[in-house]
Amino acid sequence: MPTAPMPEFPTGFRWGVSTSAYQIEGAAGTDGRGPSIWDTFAHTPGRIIDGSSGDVACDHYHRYAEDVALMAGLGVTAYRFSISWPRVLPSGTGQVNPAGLDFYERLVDELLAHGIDPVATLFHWDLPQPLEDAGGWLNRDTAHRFAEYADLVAARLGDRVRLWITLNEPFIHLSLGHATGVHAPGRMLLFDAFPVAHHQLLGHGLAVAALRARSTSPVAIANNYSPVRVVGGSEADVAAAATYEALHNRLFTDPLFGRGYPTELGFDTTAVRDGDLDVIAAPIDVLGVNYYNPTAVRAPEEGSPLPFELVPLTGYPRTAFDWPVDPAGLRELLGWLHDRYRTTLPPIQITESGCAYDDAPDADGWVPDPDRIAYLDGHLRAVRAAIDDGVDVTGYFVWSLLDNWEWAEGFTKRFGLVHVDFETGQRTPKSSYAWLREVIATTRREPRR
Ligand code: GBH
Repeated sequence: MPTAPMPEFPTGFRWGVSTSAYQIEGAAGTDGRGPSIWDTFAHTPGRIIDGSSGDVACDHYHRYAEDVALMAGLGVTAYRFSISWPRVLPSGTGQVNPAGLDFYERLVDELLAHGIDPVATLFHWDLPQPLEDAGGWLNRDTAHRFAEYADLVAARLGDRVRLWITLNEPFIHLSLGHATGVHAPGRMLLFDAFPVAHHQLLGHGLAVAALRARSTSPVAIANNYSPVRVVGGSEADVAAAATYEALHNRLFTDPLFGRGYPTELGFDTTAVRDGDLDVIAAPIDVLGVNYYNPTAVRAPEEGSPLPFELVPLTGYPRTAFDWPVDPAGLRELLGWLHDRYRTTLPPIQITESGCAYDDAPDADGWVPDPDRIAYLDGHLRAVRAAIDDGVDVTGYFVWSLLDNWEWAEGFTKRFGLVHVDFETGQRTPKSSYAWLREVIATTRREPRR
């Protein structure tokens, strides 16, 4: 258990928790919500490890007030949630579902009533199925549909959402969703998936303009990053690591800051039209950084379809997901972003950071999760160290408030500060919740509103 007191964070530092719509809301067929690619994927046999779906998940759609009360009890100053595109536009475009917009309005108002800043992500992977049927993110039109959807949401909530996040982890939606097929929509296009990268970024840029027209709140994107460690020391290993870095850390960031796409990946970029890169490079106010762990890379075997090989990073403790735990990787990553993007880099907020463990209530009904406490303690200290290094980090959101539906892993991975019994829906704060409440209470430096 960590004992040293947590250092203070700068005045106004944002303390938050993150979730996403399909992972917690449930109510998949309720009040006019349309189907998304994740409904389709989860209901396809063999795709989800435990055969489950997000049909009910945490039933947050009905229990949102209880969940906001949990956030208030924790003392967070912000909540990052995502809006389900098919809940507000069941066909992805055209006919609006007023009940869907009403739900997010109730949620936002409940947050504000508790002094919690609403931080809304517009796309956390749940594309409306009718848009997928029209080609999904392979189709350039989807970028325009996304901007219309952003306009619709901002027209209703633009006066109350305190930070907009256009896309969540477009790299994961590209790689797992469209290159390897582990996530919805299950396409296996490998490097031919490049148009999905470009159209997501184009959608981001068009959405930034749409949001600016309706709302004075700052705008961000949430990218996932992983510092790359070379395994072996040959020139080929070093080159493979650089290629992986271009793919994982630069593909969705270089264009945001006016540097265009990395060329060393050899993508066919015919999807990129004149003017697109200017749309994509529209200034943003915050860079959202999702961090879980570093990645170890070496040169591929002869005949491999990929220009790198990922290998397990040894010598670190591991989570229940078998991901290595390395807080120093977060400080290293923040330094890398700061050095590479320099004056073009806006303030950073850590929009996701967290870990899965096999947490269960004990005989007295407590849920002890000392490994999560150690994880969060280490990563918060890494953020504090990065701030001392000169990186402008203005917030930290834990993934996640609740145990929830972890995509292809179904209900088998628990990331919450709050335990959820998926039979009854019962919420039980874990020991990490009590720990974080103390950290926030003793380190936040602005008065409670
Ligand atoms: C995020 O994705 C998502 O935004 C969120 O919805 C999700 O619930 C959460 O994280 C937890 O998964 O191969 O051992 O090096 C995270 C993306 C991709 C991060 C895989 C860690 C590699 C682990 N992740 N990654 S490893």
